[in-house]
Parts: sequence; structure tokens; C-alpha cells
Amino acid sequence: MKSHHKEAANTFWKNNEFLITSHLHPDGDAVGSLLGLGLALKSLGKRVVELISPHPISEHYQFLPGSEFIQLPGNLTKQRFDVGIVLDCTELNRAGKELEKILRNCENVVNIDHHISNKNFGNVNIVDPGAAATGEVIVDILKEMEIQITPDVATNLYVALITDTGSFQYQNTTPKSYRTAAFLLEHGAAQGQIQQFLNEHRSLTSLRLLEKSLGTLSISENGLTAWMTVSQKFLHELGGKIEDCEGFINYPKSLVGVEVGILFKELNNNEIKVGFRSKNFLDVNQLAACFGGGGHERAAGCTIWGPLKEVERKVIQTTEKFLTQSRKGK
Ligand SMILES: [Mn+2]
Repeated sequence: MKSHHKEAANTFWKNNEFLITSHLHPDGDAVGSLLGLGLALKSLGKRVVELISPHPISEHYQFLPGSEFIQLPGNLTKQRFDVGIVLDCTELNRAGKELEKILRNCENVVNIDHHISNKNFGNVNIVDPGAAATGEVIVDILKEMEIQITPDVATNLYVALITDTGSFQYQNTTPKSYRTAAFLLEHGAAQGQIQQFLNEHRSLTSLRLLEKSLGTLSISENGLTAWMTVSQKFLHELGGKIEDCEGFINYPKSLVGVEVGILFKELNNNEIKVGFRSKNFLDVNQLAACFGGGGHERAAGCTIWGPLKEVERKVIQTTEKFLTQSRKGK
């Protein structure tokens, strides 16, 4: 593992023109990692460091230092880079069609990720499924490079870490995650500000949307699966956006006795985003893979095309089947 970090570090030292990007619908790990690594490379005086996100950054993360540098693919100033760095993506197409094309044109593609389902699509692949967040992997690389970690870099990487660990509550949290957090706090991560912006910054619309969505909470007969739905109807009624349901998936999972919590988000008519979280034994990465998605053992997702009710039925059915199989296997 260490040698790969060195390979990435060397690629960063040697080259001068960088494109850094992450996945569609960027979450806190995507944005925090993009900015953390981006600001660190900028501080080295590189000729070009472009920070590009395939989708706009949600309002949630606009307080992050450097967020004004993040541009959409349409704003790219050039089409060829020495190095394309892809963060938190299992495969190139997670960065969207436009960026995928440009990344294929880069001299080198550096793939930095922590998803177990990563396809190792880069020339350099630093994939650490034991890391709680891509931000944690980036800290390892920056340490390898022995470059100065500024408070702004630390703040961004800290956000990456607390997003993917649910503020150190999820099971992917390791002793190393805490050590990385301590390291980032020592380097000036603005913890108080981060907590307020991320956990005490909900819009009224978001809470009203939660109220409606909780009304859909359902539980399987055996009590192992619980699910909730955010429909387009709710979003229209409240004037809400899909970003307003951040964290909703924790509610079905929080029920006593439940092994797997599922959230259905109707992005558009017939386009359903499904999130899975499991507690103790169900491998939801494999479950999501049945529908062309993936992620981690305890947290994964996929997008399914079809009418909402039909998708719900299919997913619950498959989940129940998986549960039966994994209990038999135990
Ligand atoms: Mn991540």
C-alpha cells in the first residue's frame, strides 16, 4: 500500500498541469477531498490545478475554504492535462460523460478511492477499502509528500472524514480515522464551524420533507428491513431539492432490530436512486451490485430506472432474498 502512495506522490511532484475531479452528486467526501488535495497542490505552485465537479456543489458545502475554485466541466480552460486525479469514484464514468472523455486524454490518471468495488481504472491506483473516506487516503498521500498542511486543507479533509463516518458513528470508523482526525485538528481544521454548518444548518424545507418521508416508513414482516421514500410529489409540494434529504437514510436503519435500512429517492420520473445501509452482517455492496451499483459492505447505492412502486417492490424482494441467504450462510 505504501509504495502506491509513493507512486502518487512522485506523479504529483513531477508534473505541472492537473485536473482534479470527483463524482456526480458530490457528497462531503467528494467535495472535501477535491478541495483538500486541490489546495495542497495549488500551494506547491503548480502551473495548472483545475478543480472540476460534474455537478454543482450543494449549498451545504459552500462554506468550505476554496469552494469558489470549483468549476463545472463547461468552464475547463484546456482539454489536455499531465495528470487527471479522480477522487472517490469506483469507475471513470462516475465522473460523468464529459469528464470521462477528458480524463481519457490525460497523460496519467491517478485513482484515489476507498470503495471496495473500485475498478482500478487509473495508471496509478491508490484504493484503500480500509479507509473510512477518500479524504483519509489523501492525508496519507500528503504525509508521504511531506508537504505543509494548512488549516484550509485540514478543514476540507476533516469534512471528508466526518461526512463518510457520520461524525465517527458509522462502523467504517477505525482507530486510524480518529488519529487522522486528531492530525487534522492539530493542523487547524475548523471543527466548531464545520459541526455548525453540517449538523445545525438544516432548512425548514428539509425538516418538513423529513416529516413527510417518515410517513412512508415501512418495515418487513421479519423486522429486518426498513425503508422510506422521498417522492417527486413531496419535493414538488414543498419546493424541496434532492439534497434536502441528506442523512434521511439513517432513520430506517436506526430502528431497533433492523439489519438493513433503505432510502428510495425519486430523482425524476422513472429514475430512482436507492441507498442501502446495513448494521451487522448484510453485504450491501453485493446487494447494490445486483442493480448495477456498489459502494461498501455497510453502505452502498444504485440507480434504477422504472416506476417508483415497481422499483420499491423489486428492491425489497431482492433484499429479503439476500437476508435469507446470508443468515443461512452464518
Ligand atoms: Mn467516500
